[in-house]
Amino acid sequence: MFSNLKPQPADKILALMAAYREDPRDQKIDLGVGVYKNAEGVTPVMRAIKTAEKQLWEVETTKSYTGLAGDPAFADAMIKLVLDGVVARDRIAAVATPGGTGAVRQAFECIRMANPEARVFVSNPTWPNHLSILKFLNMPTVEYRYFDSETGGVDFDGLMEDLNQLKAGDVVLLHGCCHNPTGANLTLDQFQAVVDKMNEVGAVPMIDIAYQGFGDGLDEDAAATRLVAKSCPEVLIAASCSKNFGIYRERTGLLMAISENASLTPVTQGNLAFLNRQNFSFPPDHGARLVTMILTDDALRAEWQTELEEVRLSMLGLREQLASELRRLSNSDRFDFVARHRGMFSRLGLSPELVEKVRAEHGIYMVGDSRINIAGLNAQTVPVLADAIIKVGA
Ligand code: PLP
Ligand code: TYF
Repeated sequence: MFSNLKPQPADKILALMAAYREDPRDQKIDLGVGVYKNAEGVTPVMRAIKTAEKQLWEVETTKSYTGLAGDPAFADAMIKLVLDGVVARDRIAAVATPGGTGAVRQAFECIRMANPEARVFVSNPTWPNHLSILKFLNMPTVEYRYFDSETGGVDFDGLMEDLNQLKAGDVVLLHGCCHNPTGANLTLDQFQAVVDKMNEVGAVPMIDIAYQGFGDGLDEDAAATRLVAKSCPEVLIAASCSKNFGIYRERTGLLMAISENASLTPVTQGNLAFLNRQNFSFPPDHGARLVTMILTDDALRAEWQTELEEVRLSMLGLREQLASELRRLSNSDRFDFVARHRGMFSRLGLSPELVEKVRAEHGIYMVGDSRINIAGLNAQTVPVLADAIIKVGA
């Protein structure tokens, strides 16, 4: 049986992590996988998570199964965090999932069950796992233009032109904030124009929001998702708690499906729970429980928001430092987009050859499409990166 299996393509981001680990150079810099690191290069357990874990140890009396949808209190808390009441709660079906990836996967499967003809429109580029999962599920996929490599911003005209191909029932996958891998984001006005186009043809938005709080702030980063949610009759939202709660390995996420009216919600909810049952039965609970405790306790929440804000501002500071260092060394403003980008990532616009040169000659690891993880830098390594970028001739 196993002799029938064919080798599968490796995850390029994870392969890069392994290559970095094997590099013997002392001065190497890892700007690969999207994990937050502080100035010491450490991915800490957030203070509020530590406190909540301590409290949980005291009060938790059972580890028996939750429901198929996970703990309803987790869904309520996350729906409030992401949507803040812009949609009536009785229109929202929701299930806890193993991470944001689990939510994305279940969202795609839900689309396929509801409408096997639906094509999923994805930005070019997008998070590679979107494409990989869609391909695995045999779902028709259409790429829309997104990134303008000249300006480092969004190619909005190209995007709107490509969305002219939309037909009723197609799905448009949008990043709620902090676009991965580019760092370039639509303005709220541009989101509104996309919403108008989707509503005109009867296309359904799906939002992947994995970095709420990493861009402009918790509410600011949810603004686009809230705009879409209140403007469209049906919406899918995949939310991840991995980054903003720093609980990557706990696998904590939520899938939300907004139905046109409340009478449809029980069947939608039943289908999401059914999908959980087919794939893994009960979702992981530990991370979800910590998130619920933090979001519903004033002191824990304040502690979490303070640290999240420190994380956000540290990345913004590094962006500004890198942009200004590149302005000085290149004697131009052509890298200023780094300061305009938001979230963990920026696509620098280097060719694969230059990315390889930066790695080979300077020990700096970025993803092949020239995506850097801003949090992989610190005040001392920003000038090293800027120098390497200019030295290789970018
Ligand atoms: N969606 C995007 C765009 C991401 O970058 C990530 C990555 O971390 C995820 C979803 C899902 O993350 P996780 O499954 O670790 O929650
Ligand atoms: O894009 C990233 O780096 C993050 C983390 O298969 C990640 O989203 C990377 C690869 C992967 C899952 C998560």
